[in-house]
Amino acid sequence: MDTIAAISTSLGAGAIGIVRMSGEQALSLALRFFSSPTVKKAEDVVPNHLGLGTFTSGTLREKCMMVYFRAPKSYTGEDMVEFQVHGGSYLVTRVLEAVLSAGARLASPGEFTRRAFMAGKLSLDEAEGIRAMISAESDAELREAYSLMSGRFHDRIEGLMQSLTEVLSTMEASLDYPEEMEDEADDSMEKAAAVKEEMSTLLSSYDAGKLIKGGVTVAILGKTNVGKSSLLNRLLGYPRAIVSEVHGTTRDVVGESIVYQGVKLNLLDTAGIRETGDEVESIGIERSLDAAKSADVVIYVSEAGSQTEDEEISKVKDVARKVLFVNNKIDILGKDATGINVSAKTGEGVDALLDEVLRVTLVDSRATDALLEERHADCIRRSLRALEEGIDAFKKENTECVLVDLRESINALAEIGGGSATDKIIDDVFSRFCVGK
Ligand SMILES: Nc1nc2c(ncn2[C@@H]2O[C@H](COP(=O)(O)OP(=O)(O)OP(=O)(O)O)[C@@H](O)[C@H]2O)c(=O)[nH]1
Ligand SMILES: [Mg+2]
Repeated sequence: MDTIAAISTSLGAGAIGIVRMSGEQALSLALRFFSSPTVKKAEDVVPNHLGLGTFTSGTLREKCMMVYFRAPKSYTGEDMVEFQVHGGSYLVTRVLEAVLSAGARLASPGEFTRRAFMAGKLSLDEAEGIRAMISAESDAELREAYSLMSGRFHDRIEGLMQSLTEVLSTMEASLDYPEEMEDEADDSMEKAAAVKEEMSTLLSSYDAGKLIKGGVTVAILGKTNVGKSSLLNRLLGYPRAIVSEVHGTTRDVVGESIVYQGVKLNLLDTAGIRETGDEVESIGIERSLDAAKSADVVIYVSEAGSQTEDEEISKVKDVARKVLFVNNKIDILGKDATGINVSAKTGEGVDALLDEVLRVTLVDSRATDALLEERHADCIRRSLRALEEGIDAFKKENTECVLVDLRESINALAEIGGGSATDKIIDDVFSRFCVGK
C-alpha cells in the first residue's frame, strides 16, 4: 500500500506537534529529512526508540524527535514513522508538506485506523471505541468508550454469536435427523431464547448510552422570578445568566454543560412562564416550552410554599417527558413537605437535586457496558428481530425457516465487528474520524 502522512496533533500553538507516516516507504522517506549523529542509514534506526536529530528540508531546520515502528508491530501493522516537532501550526505543516512532496500521500480521515482494521489489528467496533475515547466529554463516556475500544463489548457480542452458531449447527443436523435430534433441538432453542434475552437487555441499555454520549438535557422551567437563572448559575458555579428581582428577566434559552458524578448534563435556563402582552417575552416563553419538550428531564421551580397545580404547571407537564418539582428559596421561605427543597442562594439541596436527575433518567454513573453507538443498536435490533422470527418458526416446526433466520441473526451481529460489514458501512465509520487518526 502507498505511504500516507498526516498531522496527528490538533493544529494550533502547542508544545509538540506530531506528523506520522504509515506504509512501506515510511522509513526511507523519513531518512531523506532526518539525520542525527547515530543515524546515517536505515539500519541505524532502532525500532520503538525515540531518537533526537534534525529535520532538514530546504531552509527549514528543526530539532526534533523521531520514532520508528517496524511492521507488523505498529498501530497500522505497517512500517510507521512519527516526527515530534515543536508544535507551531506553520512549522508542523511545513514538515508535513516536506514528506508529501517527497512522495507520501495525505491520509484521509481515519485512514491510519482503517489500515489497522484491514490488517486485523482491531475490529470495527474497537475502532469506533477509539473515536469515542477521543470525543468523550465525561468520565461515564470515557468508561463506555474504553469498554468498546478494549474489546470487552466485542467479546460479549462474539459470545452471543458463538451461542447462535452452536444453535445453528444443531438445527442443521436436526434437519437431516429430525427424530433422533428432537431433544437437542429443544435444548438449543432454549439457548436461543437466552441469547434473545441478553440482546434485549443490551438494547435497553442504549437509552442510557445515548444520554451518556450526548449528555442528559435538563431544562429549568417555572414562573417568573422563582430563581431559575440563580439555580443555573449555582449549578455552573459562575454567574452565566442575568439574575434580577424584575419579573421576566430571562428572555432566551441559556444553555451550558457541566459534568456531575462523571455524567455530562446539558442545562437549559428558560424564560419564566406568565401571561404577557410583550411580544419578545411571548416568543421567549414559547422557547421555554420547546426546551421542556426536548429535555430528558424538566426541573420545575417554584418558590417554596407556593407549589400549586395551575395553568403554568400543566403547560409544562403536557410537553415534558419527566418533571422534578423543586421548591427554591428555602433559606428565606422554609422547606415544603413535598418536592425537592433547594436554595439557589446557599446551594443547599442542589446535589440531592442532581442525584435525582441521574436517578430518574436511569443513568447509573457506575454501570458499564451501555450501548453507545446507533450502528451497534441497529445491528442488534435486526439480529434480535431475525432471532425472534427463528424462534417462532421453530414453534411452527418450520426448520428451514429457522435456519434462514438464525443465519440472518448471526450476520447482523457480525456486522458490529466488521466481519460482514459492507464497504459502505466501513467508509461511514472511518469518515467520522479525524485526519491523522
Ligand atoms: N433568598 C433567595 N433569593 C433567591 C434565591 N434564588 C433566587 N433568588 C432571588 O430571586 C430573584 C429572581 O431570581 P432569578 O434567578 O432572576 O429568577 P428567574 O426565575 O430566573 O426569573 P425570570 O428570568 O424573570 O423568569 C433574584 O432577586 C434572586 O436573587 C434563593 O434561593 N434564595
Ligand atoms: Mg431568569
